[in-house]
Amino acid sequence: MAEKKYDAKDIVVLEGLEAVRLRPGMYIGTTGSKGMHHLLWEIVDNAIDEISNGYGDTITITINTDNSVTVEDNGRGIPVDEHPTLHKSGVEVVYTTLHAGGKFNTENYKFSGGLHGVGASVTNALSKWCNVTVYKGGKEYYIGFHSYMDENGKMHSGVPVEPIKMVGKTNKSGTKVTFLPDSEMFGNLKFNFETICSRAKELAFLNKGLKIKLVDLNSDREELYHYEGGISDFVEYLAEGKSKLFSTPIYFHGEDKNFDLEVAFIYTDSYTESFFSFVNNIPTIEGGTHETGFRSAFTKVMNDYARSNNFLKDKEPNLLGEDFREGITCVLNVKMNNVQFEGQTKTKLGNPEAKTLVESITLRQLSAILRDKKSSSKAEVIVNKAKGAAKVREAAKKAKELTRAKNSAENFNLVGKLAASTSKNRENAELFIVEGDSAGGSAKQGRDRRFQAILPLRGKPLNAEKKRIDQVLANEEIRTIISALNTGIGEDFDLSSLRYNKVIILSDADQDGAHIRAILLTFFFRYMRELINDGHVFIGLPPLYKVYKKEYSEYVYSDNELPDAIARAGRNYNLQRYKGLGEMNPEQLWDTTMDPAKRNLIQVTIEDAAQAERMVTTLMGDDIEARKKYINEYANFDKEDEFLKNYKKI
Ligand code: 28F
Repeated sequence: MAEKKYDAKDIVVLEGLEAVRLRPGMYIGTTGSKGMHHLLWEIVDNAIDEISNGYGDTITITINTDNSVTVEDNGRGIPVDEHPTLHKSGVEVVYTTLHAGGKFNTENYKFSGGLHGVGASVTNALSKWCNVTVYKGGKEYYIGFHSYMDENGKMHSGVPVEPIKMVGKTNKSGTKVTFLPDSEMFGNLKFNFETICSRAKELAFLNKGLKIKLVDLNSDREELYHYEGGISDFVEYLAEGKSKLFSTPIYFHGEDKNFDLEVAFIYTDSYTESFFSFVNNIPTIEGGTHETGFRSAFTKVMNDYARSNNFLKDKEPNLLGEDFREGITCVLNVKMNNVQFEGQTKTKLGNPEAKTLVESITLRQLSAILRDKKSSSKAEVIVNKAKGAAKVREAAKKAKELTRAKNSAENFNLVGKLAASTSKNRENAELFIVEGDSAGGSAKQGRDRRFQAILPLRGKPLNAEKKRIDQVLANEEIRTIISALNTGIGEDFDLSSLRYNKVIILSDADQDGAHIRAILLTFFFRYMRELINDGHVFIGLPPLYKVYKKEYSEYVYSDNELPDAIARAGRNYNLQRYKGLGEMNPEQLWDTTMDPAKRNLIQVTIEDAAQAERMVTTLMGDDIEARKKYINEYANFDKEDEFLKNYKKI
């Protein structure tokens, strides 16, 4: 059962920090790499809160060689004087009290990203040691915390070594924190420079003007992220590699009591919608009330514009929201208090007031922009794009009706390549989408035909990013998948008609395989998102090696496991490297990859699919130069498949 995360409303009881060690999952999600990085983001969140309230402009993050991390800002410095009721310095309160943020928020800060997080005390609780230096009023202060087990075996977490003390003079102002994640909690996990870079970059986009400097002392790498254009720069970055329909994004912002909204968007010649929303710097992947409010206001403002400027005749119906959103790349950034996150991954905004506030701000600001003559060429581009989308939508609807009307013979043709399963029971039915005809052949012979169906894919199925919905429907590979699953797509998607409980993508463990997988995930992400959300999409994990001797053989699924497997085999072993699924005979494929009792599957999450989508978008947009650049920078074809490398098997 998934453990519940704390909400802001739960800030009442002040548990000791030991509670954090007993149930780390409740505070940081996992004790894996993501959880360890979470310790860092808690500290960074506090620095960002300080800076976004107008104090300081720079955060420096340094990965030290002992796997400790240092975060420093040039804000006011955490208060060092004694807290009136708790009789500890402000710093000690912040670092030893769970949810300390909640007690102070409204007075000192307009909004706090830390409201969603659980605060610096959690980082302290899960660190071996944590040192805080405050530069304030011409003086430098220091306090150290540590976690240890006493003689009686009792754990003490994040306790001060001594009270805070003044250690010298300074002309600096700000806060500096260094902590070492406790290896008792996180094993020998290491901080990852790239992971930190990509989140830091996102934070720099979301907080205009903020400078984030990153230093990795293990590799001497450095990065600086700083965007004076904020989310407008973000939108341009996201649209990189696509052909833009006008040169600079449309941007507006507005506020209300305890509510800030900013929106930036641009259009590209893509046929799909790329929408990224954030609340208090947290990506709201599942959307929510703020997105709903924006969509409804956006559609209304655009239709009003189209009508009053004679782009729509009196007798013509309004354009739909989806028409106006075709080809949009949009970032929506909300800062607010008392957020309620809902949904499967707690990434959906639930606050009803967010809908009305975003709606009214958007109505006001966007109509003002469109009234300005300077925007008229952009507005015209958007309306024309939407009219094109509406035309295609009408045509696709007719085409679909035609397809439905035709007899099922054609449908039968479509699934001709599918080797169906014999049992009609959906509960344990599985569909394997297999890369290549030869692997498909082996899978057909090796499978348990009672519940496993095989669909071989020839070459790469089309890139779902580039095509309009009607073209997607026309692609044979995709049509075969759609008919096999039986759910319909897009607005028509109906999960209850799904024929297979597990949809398993089986592609080679190389870059081509990764590419095919990314395209399929992008297709599911865009047209069958519920299939992923409801947990039906999986990646099958083929072995990379077989280590064997006369009487002994073992399959190995990752490079990491190879040395141990060789050790187990002992001397005079043979090593076979599988370059692709096609090299396995039917029995081997069944044994290693298809047999439910032995195989390794990775369940695809919506984040995985979103990431795949981003890769496909960047790799396969229209801008050839950007594509080349991307391939040169990121796609090293000798490298082992990154997706598989980063995932735990289930
Ligand atoms: C490297 C991490 O944590 N920076 C922070 C401040 C500044 C204030 C503050 C923080 C008020 C009493 C709770 C200063 N002066 N960087 C950071 N900078 N927290 S955290 O206040 C915290 C609350 O304790 C601050 C006046 N008001 C607030």
